[in-house]
Amino acid sequence: MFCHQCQEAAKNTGCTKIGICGKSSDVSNLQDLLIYLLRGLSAYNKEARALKLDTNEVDQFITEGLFTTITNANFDKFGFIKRINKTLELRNKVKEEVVKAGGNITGITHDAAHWIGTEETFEEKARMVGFDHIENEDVRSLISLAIFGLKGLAAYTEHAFNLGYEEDEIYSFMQEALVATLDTSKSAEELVALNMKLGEIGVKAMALLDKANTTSYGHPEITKVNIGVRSNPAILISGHDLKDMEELLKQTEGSGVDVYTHSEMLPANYYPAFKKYDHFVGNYGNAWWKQDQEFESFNGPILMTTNCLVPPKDSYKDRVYVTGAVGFTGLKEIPLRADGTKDFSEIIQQAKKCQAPIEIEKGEIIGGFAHNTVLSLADKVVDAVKSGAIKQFFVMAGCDGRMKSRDYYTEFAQALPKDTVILTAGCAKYKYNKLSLGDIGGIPRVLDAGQCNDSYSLAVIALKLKEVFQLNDINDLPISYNIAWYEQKAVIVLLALLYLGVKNIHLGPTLPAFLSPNVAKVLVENFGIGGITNVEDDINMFMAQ
Ligand code: SF4
Ligand code: SF3
Repeated sequence: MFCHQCQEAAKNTGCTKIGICGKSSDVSNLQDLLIYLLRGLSAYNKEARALKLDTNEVDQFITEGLFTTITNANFDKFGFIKRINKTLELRNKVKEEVVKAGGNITGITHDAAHWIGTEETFEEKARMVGFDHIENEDVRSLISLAIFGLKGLAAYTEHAFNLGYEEDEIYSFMQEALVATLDTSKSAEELVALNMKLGEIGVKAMALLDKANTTSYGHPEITKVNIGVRSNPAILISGHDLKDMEELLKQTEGSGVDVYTHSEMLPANYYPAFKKYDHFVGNYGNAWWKQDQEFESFNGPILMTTNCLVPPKDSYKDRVYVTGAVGFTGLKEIPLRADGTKDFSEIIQQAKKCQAPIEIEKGEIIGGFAHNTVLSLADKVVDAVKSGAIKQFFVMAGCDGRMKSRDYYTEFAQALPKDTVILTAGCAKYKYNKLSLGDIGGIPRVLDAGQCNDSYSLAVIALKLKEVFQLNDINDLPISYNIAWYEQKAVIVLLALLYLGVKNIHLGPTLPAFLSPNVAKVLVENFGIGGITNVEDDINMFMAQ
């Protein structure tokens, strides 16, 4: 195996024996083979699209396939074998349809579009198609950046699709980019351009998901979220999928079973449509990486709707259910009913037999500062900036993780001058959302927009402020970017911000292992990307910007 897609890549180079995330070498290899073959499938689907054939099934299949390979989403070897077989089957089907419709496939010559194998040969082939086989390190770096960004793009696209929102332009670009990354003779300039275009499509996907979420469930509102517990048995729901959230709330209503969110599902508490459920109690615990303790003390069953799943301990394994792109051998999957909706009856029955959660915290946290809320407070915010009450904003969006070095973000938030405000989104917030950082004239000093995809909200806010202050450049705003990353959704968020012209983003706790020295240099020279050092020096550096 060779995997270098997340912030925890071994020695900041790549995992080669087993993932720090717990991913086994065979699963990692099968993921590489799946990505390879999805690129071959994309080549034919591109032709099918050009011929105006119905590509929807394959569009969704490719999207979900990419999503399953995101860090901490799916560890199920047998699931990947099935998915690879299905890719080969679909590749054949699309190819035949294209030929039947008079399409020309003579230009599709890459091995990814022709290789045929069986389960016995998958692993051997997989070892030949990983990133470590791209010889030129800059090409490898830029192709990695694109593939990882595409995985993040796929995740957001799938959530929007689950709510009935799709855009052909997103699927079309996703597949074009997958095909383009098969060509390792592309120049660095071409690959940089591909990544920039990916950023543009990333903005579109986040905007689409924002539309899907807010049209379906209303605009997030300022909300005080309970972090304590009640005495009823309960289900804990984690991940990012709001459609699953809705279905679970509906099906648990009146059952005597409460519902709590964990990690990235916390922002579900901010949506008006979910507030009407009395049995939706609040949020339990913290970011994904603390699940090995928090799932234990929760006592009831847990529903994982997306990443981030940590390989479960035996002590609570029989209480963890997976759905969507998530997989882990031996965990129960949520079945579908005949009408395609999810059937949560088994998890609800199990919950009824469990003890109520053990209280690990008490109190409330505040959130719901997505674009609609912040823009409704725009006058207040603008006045605070003009009067000097707010000197600077810090976008501290992104991911949390288990590395000790991430304590930096807690210390950074604590050490920021009192006339600064943190704008956050993603699970990075858990590093500082329970500190009492106070407010500035009623504006909390930590404004949580929501999930990592709601970084889109932060961009909308920045663009609006640019307009209000009549600036030509988004970088002239008093906003600094100190972003924590972990997995590939953060990669698409980063590419989206670069596309929007945001400069001087600092990324931590370490720079991605997949950036070669030359690619890192391009990012530094063109976009002012930097790493982090220590809290004091970084605050001085940001405040002087
Ligand atoms: Fe290693 Fe991260 Fe890949 Fe897991 S996802 S194998 S931790 S680089
Ligand atoms: Fe968190 Fe995985 Fe990235 Fe959605 S849940 S931000 S790490």
